[in-house]
Amino acid sequence: MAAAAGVVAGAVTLAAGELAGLLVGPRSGPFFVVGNTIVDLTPEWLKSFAISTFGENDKIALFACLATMLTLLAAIAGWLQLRRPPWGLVLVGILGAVAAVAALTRPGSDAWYVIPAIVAIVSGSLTLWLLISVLRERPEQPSDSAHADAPQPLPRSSRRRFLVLTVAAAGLAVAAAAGSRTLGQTRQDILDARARLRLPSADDPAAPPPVDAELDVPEITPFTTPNSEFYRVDTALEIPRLHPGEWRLRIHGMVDEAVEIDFDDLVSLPLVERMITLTCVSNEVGGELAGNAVWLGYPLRALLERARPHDDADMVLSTSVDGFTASTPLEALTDGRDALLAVGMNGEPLPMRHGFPVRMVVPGLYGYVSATKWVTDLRVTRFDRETAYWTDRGWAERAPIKTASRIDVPGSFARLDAGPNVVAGVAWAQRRGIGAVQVNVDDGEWYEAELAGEVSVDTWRQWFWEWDAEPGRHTVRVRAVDGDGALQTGEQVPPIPDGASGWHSVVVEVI
Ligand SMILES: Nc1nc2c(c(=O)[nH]1)N[C@H]1C(S)=C(S)[C@@H](COP(=O)(O)O)O[C@H]1N2
Ligand SMILES: [Mo]
Repeated sequence: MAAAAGVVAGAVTLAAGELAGLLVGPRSGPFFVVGNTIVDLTPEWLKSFAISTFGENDKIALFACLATMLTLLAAIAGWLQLRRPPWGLVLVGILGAVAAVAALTRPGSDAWYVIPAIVAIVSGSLTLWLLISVLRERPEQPSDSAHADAPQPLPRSSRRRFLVLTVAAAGLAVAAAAGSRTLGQTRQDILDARARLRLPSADDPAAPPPVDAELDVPEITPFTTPNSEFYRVDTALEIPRLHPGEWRLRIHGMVDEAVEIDFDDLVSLPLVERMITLTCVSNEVGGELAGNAVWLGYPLRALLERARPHDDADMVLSTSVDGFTASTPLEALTDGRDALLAVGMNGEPLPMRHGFPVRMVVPGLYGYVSATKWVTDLRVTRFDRETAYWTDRGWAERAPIKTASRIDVPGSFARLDAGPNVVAGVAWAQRRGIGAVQVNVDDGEWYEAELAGEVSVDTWRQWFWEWDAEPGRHTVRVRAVDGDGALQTGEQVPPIPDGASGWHSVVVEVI
């Protein structure tokens, strides 16, 4: 009976851990982390043996092995807890600690990954302790002192209680295991829903980019960034899984009329399509945290018009389903720019990692103050009343995108042949556009680069310059002039609090 209690407690341990793992992150449940760690630690020869013996079933074989081992250990824990308390609990603790260490050392894990192991140890130990303490109940009547330590028959009432509790615990374990499977399944449902989703075409489509928007320079950053290469920045440990059928957006706060819409409402509105370059405030000079895509969505301006914000409101606090918040100036959402509640990116539904099913995209503002992914709530408010995720952490309240230019070709420390070479890259100054790009070599005279065609002031522009390179080591530098004629500042500042500045340069070796 003690061994059975141990096995049931073991099942509760695992099921509770897997359930907690669903909340923490993909594959963070104890069974998976321990399994994956074993896979990593298994010597190569044993792995090859397992693969050649079990083929594609090698994972199933591993999990069957693991399950058998755990069942045995759980039975031993039950027996130990009855005969040598508290060693049964100690054994559960040791196994839990192993799972915790395994969880913390998984690649891509962080401190939160310890939680499933803790939940598992706590629920497992409680179950074991409860069940075994029933088994340790002794008859009330005094027994003769000579045989006080001899095993005594379990009273009938305790026996019944043990049975009820064991069945209840086993039921809980099965329910938790089934629950975690169903929830895991829901995620798959969302992926399927995304795959099946056919977004309507735009009422107001993006004009096809002029042929000269894309320069024919090898290795240059493509004008449109493919979704698979689009940078990703967010605080989400696990990508939120939000079913379009469950998505709702509430617009409330300092408004005459609160508005709520669901996904079907949203996609039945006349949608617009715009090409907009998104930029992260954390991007260093010359960095990669910028991308250009065609976004399909509904103008936030039109939604806000329905809600009628109060005159003294000056900010919209957007909240993601995962709790992230951004504070966007109300003006940026209503001044006529293409601030979108986006559902599509480059002709497909938003990828999961880019905010499926709905996100914000606001031209001219860094992402952390405007581009809330998985957005579910917009509260119209005031900057002097509310703050947001990053503004609480020292980043600026107002964060318009600074003029930037980048040399993508040649790369840093490239070796070039002397003679004609192409220097090329992208430049951006969303809302103002790029008026000119200039290049110099070794701090000499500034030359005007050729600009690719402009799609709009909200997209980056490719540029190139033909350089007759002389042998030696050279520094090539770039700077831009925005559409208002303002020169990009050469003052070097770090990203915090409102974006990096400075001129990008690369050092090359010409031979
Ligand atoms: N929900 C949520 N939305 C978010 C963020 C986040 O952490 N959580 N990060 C923001 C930041 S800092 C940037 S730069 C952009 C990046 O969008 P992307 O990952 O689609 O490129 O998303 C913004 N939206
Ligand atoms: Mo960002």
